[in-house]
Amino acid sequence: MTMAILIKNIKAWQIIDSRAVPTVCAMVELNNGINAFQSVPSGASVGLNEALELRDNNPDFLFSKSVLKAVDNINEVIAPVLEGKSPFNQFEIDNIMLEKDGSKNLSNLGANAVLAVSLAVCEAAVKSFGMELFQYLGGISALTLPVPFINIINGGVHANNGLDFQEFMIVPYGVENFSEAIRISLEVFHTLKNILKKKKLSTNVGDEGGFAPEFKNNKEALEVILDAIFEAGYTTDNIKIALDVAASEFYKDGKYSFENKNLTSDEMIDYLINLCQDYPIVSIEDGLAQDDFISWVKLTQVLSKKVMLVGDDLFTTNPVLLKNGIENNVANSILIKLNQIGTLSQTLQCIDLAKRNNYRTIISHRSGETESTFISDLAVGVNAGFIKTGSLSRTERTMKYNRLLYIEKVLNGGAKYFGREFFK
Ligand code: 2PG
Ligand code: MG
Repeated sequence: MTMAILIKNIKAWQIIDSRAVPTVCAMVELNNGINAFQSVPSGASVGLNEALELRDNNPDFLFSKSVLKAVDNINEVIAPVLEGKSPFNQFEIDNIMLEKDGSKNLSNLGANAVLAVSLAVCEAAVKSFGMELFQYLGGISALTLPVPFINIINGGVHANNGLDFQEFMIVPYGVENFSEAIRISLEVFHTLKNILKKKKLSTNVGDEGGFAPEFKNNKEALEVILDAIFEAGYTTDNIKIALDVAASEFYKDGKYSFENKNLTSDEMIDYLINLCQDYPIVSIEDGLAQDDFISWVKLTQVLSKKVMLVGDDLFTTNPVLLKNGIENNVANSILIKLNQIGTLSQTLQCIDLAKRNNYRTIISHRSGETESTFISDLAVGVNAGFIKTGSLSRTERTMKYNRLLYIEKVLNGGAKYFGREFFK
């Protein structure tokens, strides 16, 4: 008789993220001797409706940032209720934790505690089968390598350079496969570095590994990216541009305040329309603030045929908020961040809802990251189509790209890369 594979033990501890901030790591041990661990990332531009990241808030200890309470919650509250359960029933595992927490936003156990366990259980299940994670998540139809949005200039709260928009990303568009996408993006990255050097601008990088020099304004950043694309020998047919405006960060008293401008919502929409006319932009994330919903409807009316309008703070990977967006014709794409909602199951539900309603899905990292490459596998596993995981420098970012390069190899000629096809 074969023995059922069950969770034997769960342990957690505190580790460090890419911004020198404590975060949670959880290990799940099964009764077949397998063990697996996963850690969770942390955002800086956090949406109002995100699940709660539990921190100790003790001003005398680790700048209030320690996560020892979340760690205790895993060791003392979550472990006892999950031990003896099957690691193959992800939905049941996640539901037990949601019920144990009992709040709407995981404010009791902490989304950081719950997510670390949710992902570690999945990883342990995968290892038991001796499979690759993306294959466990998506089976034999998981073949699509995501189009990466590569954040080569950092601004907003991810850098201290005075640039108000948060992310300026290049999008490898007219290329045949994923490794080619990375190759040409690397060439643009290095060309950009040389251009910045020549301009006597800093080539130090920001939180997500993109350059973070003192630019006068957004347009200067966009111009320099165009220069880098051309100087590297490419055209805007090969490479497009995506933005994360992260507008909630500078929306105050009903106005968008950036670069000494104070724009009304309508003026902000016009500003974005003009940017799309002047630059090869294919995607704008959080172009308006999360609580400016009425204007999101207008923005969608005028731009959704032309570009991807991505809701990040707007939807916070929450199926209820996404449903509301779908019903009101708001945005046409959603950013997917596991830690905004707190469990793998809910994340998969949100992706499913988006796909059934023709919203595009972009699997995303956070600005504070760990070595986990879970999101790379998730992107391929659900055939998400897109990934956003920072620049091509800093190991916590490159690990995600390198995992995708590995997956491309594992798929052994079966990998698909759609590039421009996805933007039609
Ligand atoms: C975003 C993210 C990731 P943060 O706004 O999309 O780039 O940033 O993790 O700081 O919320
Ligand atoms: Mg964002």
